[in-house]
Amino acid sequence: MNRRRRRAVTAAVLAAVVLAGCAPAVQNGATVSIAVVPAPASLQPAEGAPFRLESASVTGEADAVATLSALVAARSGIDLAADGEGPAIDLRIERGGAAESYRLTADEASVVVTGADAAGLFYGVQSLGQLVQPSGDGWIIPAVEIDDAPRFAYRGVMLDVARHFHSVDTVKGYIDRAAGLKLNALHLHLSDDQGWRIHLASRPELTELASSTAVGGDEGGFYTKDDYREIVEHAASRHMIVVPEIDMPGHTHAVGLAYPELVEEPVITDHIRETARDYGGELPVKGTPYDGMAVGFSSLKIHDEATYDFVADVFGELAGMTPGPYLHLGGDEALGTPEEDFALFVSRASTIIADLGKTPIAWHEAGSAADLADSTIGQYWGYVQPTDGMDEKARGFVRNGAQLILSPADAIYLDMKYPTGPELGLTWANGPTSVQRAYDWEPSDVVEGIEESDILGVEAPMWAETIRTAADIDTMAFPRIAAAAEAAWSPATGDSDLRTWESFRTRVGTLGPLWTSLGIGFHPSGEIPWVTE
Ligand code: TNX
Repeated sequence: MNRRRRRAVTAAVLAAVVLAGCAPAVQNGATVSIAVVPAPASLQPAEGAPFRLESASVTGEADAVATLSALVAARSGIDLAADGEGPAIDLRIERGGAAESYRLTADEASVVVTGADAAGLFYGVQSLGQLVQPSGDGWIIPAVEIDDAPRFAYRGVMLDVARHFHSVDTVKGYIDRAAGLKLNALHLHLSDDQGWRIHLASRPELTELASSTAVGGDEGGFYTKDDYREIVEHAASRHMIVVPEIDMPGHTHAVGLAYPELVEEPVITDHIRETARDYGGELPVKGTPYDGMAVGFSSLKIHDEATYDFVADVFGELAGMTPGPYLHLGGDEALGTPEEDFALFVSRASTIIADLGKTPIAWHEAGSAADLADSTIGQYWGYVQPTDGMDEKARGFVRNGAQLILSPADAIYLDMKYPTGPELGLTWANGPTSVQRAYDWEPSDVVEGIEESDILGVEAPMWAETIRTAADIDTMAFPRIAAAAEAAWSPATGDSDLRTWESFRTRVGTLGPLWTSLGIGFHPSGEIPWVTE
């Protein structure tokens, strides 16, 4: 290659790096980084000098002002609320754009964020918080123009509070963290073999008799109705809905502690024996708390009407406590339930939920059942590769006229071990799972034969067999949760220069100091070039 050509190539590569990583750019002699996660629909560095935060003033919607002030104070120590005399930040709502969309412009003179609604403004403020950075002896926001809107309406995280119970404060902290990445649904896995975690007035025995234990003999717990309300309200203040899941007809050993007449004897297979051998714990015994990690041995009684009275009581009460549109009925790994009985059960349970005026969600296994309530959303937890027939079950929901939530286990199961780092986590889903694997997949390529419009969204589950504390949640979620958020929010891979692993790892690396300032104990994965200040 001759020298001129080499120089041209080098320039092109450099331009690509700046574009791809959005870092660094030079504005008025200062080096700035322009990195937002999840990648916005459109982001253009602007001409001119950056906006200086010292003595800036902020006006506009009170909630957004409070959110931004907290972010700026955490990151920089600057108190925006102290009525600055200098250039102005304005945060406002201008109706008319797409739901949850916003526009952000920053230059030397001003920063303006306009949301199409309160959620859009909140997301614009989150992007702005990510752009705050040190420069020389002060703090700046680089000159930039962002136009942004989500790809998918449903952008979720799931937290398993059944295998290990997690306090209201921990859940609220996870809501804050997820909302900061523009996620808008918190799915709470409220019951499993190891415990029942929500008090219901119609069935008080569930928490009286089935909530005190957890995996490994650890302490259990449950949410009172006030606790649940507090979680729902906190989520709403961060523009998130709560999706409660009561897992049925399997994963119901704990139900049998309160209502032995509703459950079958545990089905002990070789798989259950192997799990007990490999991970410890006793074999399940009906009527005795179970603290092991095996799945697929318990079942509700399918041919007893008392079971459906129970289902109606539980979902009826939850429907009244849950303002969001969804109730999740579980339906996964019901290996202790004969196939035809399973189909009958999920059909009846989904109909009970639909009759309550709510939209049922079920794990993908239920997609092979005839007579599911029409509106039932499917949640796919198979792999990106291979899909192994699980995609066919998922297509059942689409054939039924409903949509899918994608939670590919080999990519965005946040409870999978990292290749290096914390000892926490499981490996069954083709783990360990690197940050790159969490990132490198495209939602429209997972389940063949469906349209973009068949995808309601993306959700990253955190199962809690090995996850005991808020710090455990942080280290397993961060940074991989950001990869899930990008799959859920950002343009499809191929539709944006920012939607590459190289760009993502650079952008995520710039968030390290912000996350630290917010108290997020992320895993400092060696795959990411972390910025330190
Ligand atoms: C599978 S994937 C489960 C859970 C476990 C998890 C552990 C799915 C719908 N169910 O019961 O907790 O694996 O990673």
